[in-house]
Amino acid sequence: IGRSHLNLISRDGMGKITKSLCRCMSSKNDYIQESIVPSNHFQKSLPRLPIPKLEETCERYLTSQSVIQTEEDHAVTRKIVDEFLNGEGKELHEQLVQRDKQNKHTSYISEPWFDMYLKDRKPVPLTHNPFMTFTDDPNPQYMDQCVRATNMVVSSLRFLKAFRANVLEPDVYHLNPKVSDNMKFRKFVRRLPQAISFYGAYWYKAFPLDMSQYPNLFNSTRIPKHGKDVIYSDESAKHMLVFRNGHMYLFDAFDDNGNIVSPEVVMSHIRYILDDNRPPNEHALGVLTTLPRDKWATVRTQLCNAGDMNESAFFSSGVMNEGYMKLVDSALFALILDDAAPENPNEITRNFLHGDGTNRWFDKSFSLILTKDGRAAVNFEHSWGDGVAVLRYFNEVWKETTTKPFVGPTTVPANVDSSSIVQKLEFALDPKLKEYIAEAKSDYAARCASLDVDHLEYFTFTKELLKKQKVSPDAILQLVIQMAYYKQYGKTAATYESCSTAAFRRGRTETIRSATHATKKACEMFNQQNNQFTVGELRQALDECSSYHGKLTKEAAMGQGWDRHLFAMKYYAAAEGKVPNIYQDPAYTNINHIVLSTSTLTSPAVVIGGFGAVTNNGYGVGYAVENERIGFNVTNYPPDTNVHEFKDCLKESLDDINTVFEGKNPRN
Ligand code: BUJ
Repeated sequence: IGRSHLNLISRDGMGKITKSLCRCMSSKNDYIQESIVPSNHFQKSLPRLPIPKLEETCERYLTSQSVIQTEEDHAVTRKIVDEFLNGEGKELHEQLVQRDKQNKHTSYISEPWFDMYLKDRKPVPLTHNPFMTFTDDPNPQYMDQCVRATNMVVSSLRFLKAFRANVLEPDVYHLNPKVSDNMKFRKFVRRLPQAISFYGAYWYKAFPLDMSQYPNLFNSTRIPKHGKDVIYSDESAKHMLVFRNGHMYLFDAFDDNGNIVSPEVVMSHIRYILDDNRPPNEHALGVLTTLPRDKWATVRTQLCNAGDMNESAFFSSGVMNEGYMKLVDSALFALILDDAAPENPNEITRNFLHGDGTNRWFDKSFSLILTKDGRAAVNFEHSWGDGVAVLRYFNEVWKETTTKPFVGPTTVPANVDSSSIVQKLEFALDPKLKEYIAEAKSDYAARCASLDVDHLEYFTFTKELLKKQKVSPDAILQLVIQMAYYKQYGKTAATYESCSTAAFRRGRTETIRSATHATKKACEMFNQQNNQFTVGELRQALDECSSYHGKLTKEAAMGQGWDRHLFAMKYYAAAEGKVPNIYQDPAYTNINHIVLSTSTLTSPAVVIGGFGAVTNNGYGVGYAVENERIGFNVTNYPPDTNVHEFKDCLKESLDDINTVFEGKNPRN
């Protein structure tokens, strides 16, 4: 369960694509779905994220270290770990266990993990915000920017309303969908009291997932503060925040009774914004969200104070900028309408991962971005939540907009005066603020230029073959990444694969340390130039990688990795001013200097996704292994690494593995 893949929604497939246009919208019909099992049904009985045994954490840590260390260095690290295990570690572990017992509503990792994000002073784009691009609508007529934006906004709001009404299907990972992903299961579990509902599902081998992050999906933002940012939410706000050409607009998406305004009204407002042909905003504020967080905190305070002298139709009190900023913060989410139409996957990545910052608000919990040609993506801020929640929203929106859209190419927008309803935000900017904006823009342009991207789509073999060969698709893809890096640099480096721990109450993620002795051995064997190994031996090496990676994945999904445990103990030790030797060991720094940062997801709704490399000499590798293709999307910061060469190495590694599956030696 909780595999690193975020492929958790397997309910009824995508079904036949039928479009029923212009469904009548009434409050009764405001929900994207009406689950008979309440959304929060399992929350109370979710299991607690276990704190691993200290001995096991130490042993797992040493095993990961031994893959990337020399024997001499490893001996030093082993000694330090032994001392930790029998000394300070014992105490820290015990304190962690006691604290956890007193905080049963949460998990031991929740607070340290929020702090990890919120205390990070680096800018959010490139460092933390990932993106996912929607698969195109199969009907090209629905790819019109205004039509698709309207449908996606309406479906997003219907998702929000269903969640708030407790009728969004709870997230459940069905180990055996044939057995549990059906009405019988739902009727059974809904009758169970909340205190035991999880166990009922478990009996069916269905694993309910934590949904505590969902409330922060909408009406939320991260706000920069000195030292540590905060997450702000205001569920009462009912307006959309729209960006176009660096200008910011608002309109109410709910009426006074909390009903979603009609899709034709939404369409009229979006049409009005798209038709606003004023030139791009020279002083686009959004670029400030690309600043380092302390700097942005300073600038934001100045910005909020700067409008005091101005008059505003919105705020007769005069505190205009501050009031506007509150509206930005509380908005349902950001809808971003780009004039660009990126054509290839590299351009798409650049647009949705970073853009030029002027038509963005990276602090918003998520932004829905649509380009001129109707391509759509989500870029999300990471502190409040992880891929599972975002992907669920993403899948539901894709499914509804491609099967039951509310507006189409022939829909006539409502006959409303959008010019008097849509509010354009005109912040008061003094020369200093304009200077900050200009500076932020050029700094961001330089940072984005320092990032390189490349991608690979591979069709020679796909998931099907891997399944037939009885190897884990994810394990083989991780091996491909290891082999590519080994081909390029002749060594093995610190590797991170993200794994959800949403199977636990307020779980977040655990790290799969996918550089293993098995992958290292396979890299060496495949790299032999003189046919030293038989095909059988190479094939066996693949099996070993697959089964060892499978074990690590299961452990991580069950909260049995080493990363979060050591991290949490470090966090609480630091709070007491202590830094035990284990954390001062250069080996600890080295293994946490992630060279290969990887993440995968599988969904028919996602065509491309990615994130920035997390170190200057590393790669950020988003990948997918699907029935139709294998795909990689990689970022880096040259010149320490070369992403184009790396891509070639990925391709060669895939070919090598395919050759072995064909029963031939790739070096013959
Ligand atoms: O691990 C964590 O706590 C969170 C991680 C952090 N990090 C990204 C650094 C690993 N966050 C995530 O894993 C969320 C990532 C969401 C994006 C995933 C992209 C997957 C790409 C699939 C498509 C690739 C195919 C491209 C073909 C051209």
